[in-house]
Amino acid sequence: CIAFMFSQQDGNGKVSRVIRIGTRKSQLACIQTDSVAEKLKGLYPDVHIEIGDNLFTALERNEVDLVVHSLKDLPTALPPGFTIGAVLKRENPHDAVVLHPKNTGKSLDTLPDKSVIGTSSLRRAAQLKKRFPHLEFKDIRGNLNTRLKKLDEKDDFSAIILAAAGLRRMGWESRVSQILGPEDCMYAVGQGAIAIEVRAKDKDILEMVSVLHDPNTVLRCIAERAFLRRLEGGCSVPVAVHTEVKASQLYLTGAVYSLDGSDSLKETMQTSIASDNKVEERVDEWVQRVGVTANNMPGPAQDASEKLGLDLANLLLSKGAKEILTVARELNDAQ
Ligand code: DPM
Repeated sequence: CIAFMFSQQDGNGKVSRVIRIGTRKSQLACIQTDSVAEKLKGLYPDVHIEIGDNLFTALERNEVDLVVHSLKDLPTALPPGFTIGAVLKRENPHDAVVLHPKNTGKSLDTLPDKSVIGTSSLRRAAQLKKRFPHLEFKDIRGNLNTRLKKLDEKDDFSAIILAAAGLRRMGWESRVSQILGPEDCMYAVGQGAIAIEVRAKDKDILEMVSVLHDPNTVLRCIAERAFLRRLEGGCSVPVAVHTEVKASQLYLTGAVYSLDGSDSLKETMQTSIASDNKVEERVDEWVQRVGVTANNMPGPAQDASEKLGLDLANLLLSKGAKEILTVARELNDAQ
């Protein structure tokens, strides 16, 4: 059995630990992985970090110690043996409009009738179809580089919709012409947050990465993920959320949509996430909530956040969310 961290001796005989990070090869994945590596180097200067473009299964095979993901791409239930050991401070979680250069100065409102907008997200298409009925929506696939190229170099799309956070990380902020607020388009569960996946039994690595948890982001994302899990939504369902933390209250708005957005359900609930200042007794038990391990944070606030997501999903289910999602899924599968 290979230990998850092995030691390396430098020229002076000093022993340092090695952390191996696996990443996918896309530019966004590399940028996100590098930013996490930089943070870990800052926190643990003696640790030697290796980054390899190992396969995904590398974590399972003990070939790497952690993998960096966009949280929104991680299922609400991880395979057994894995956990999300850190959820980093969320960037702008909203979606953004990127225009074809010929449309500079326009907005979704002012684009001509039948302009074609590129997105493969059912969530984005459903909300925007309803809100901007003069526009048409078509699938656009591939990684961010491919999509931007398809937009700029062809005449197929008037604009595309992408997450503001990904655009910023890629250094393409200048291409953002419009940020979509919740009245136009609510975001995906976990959007804009980076997650670090580790093996659940690697307590040393878990402890090391746990300091990267951003408490508000963790609570918001636990609520969002609990909401999605209860709705049995995968990564491709017309489900959207909006969360806010204000004065020790966590607010969660969640919605489900039919594919064309004509049918929808949306509700908001809130819960207290106040935690008294007394340092909680550290529990030895490493609890996971919707895949997230954050035992350096108050448990009651995490429990309240998870319950908020569950309660909101139950409220929507009682109003017919299941039917809306079932029809949407069937229609989408048939297409
Ligand atoms: C998921 C969706 C998309 C990604 C579905 C959704 C967008 C797919 C598309 C679950 N994952 O958002 O409704 O536009 O066709 C993805 C992106 C990022 C993480 C790119 C993006 C970067 C932003 C982040 C793809 N995953 O959404 O523009 O860290 O949240």
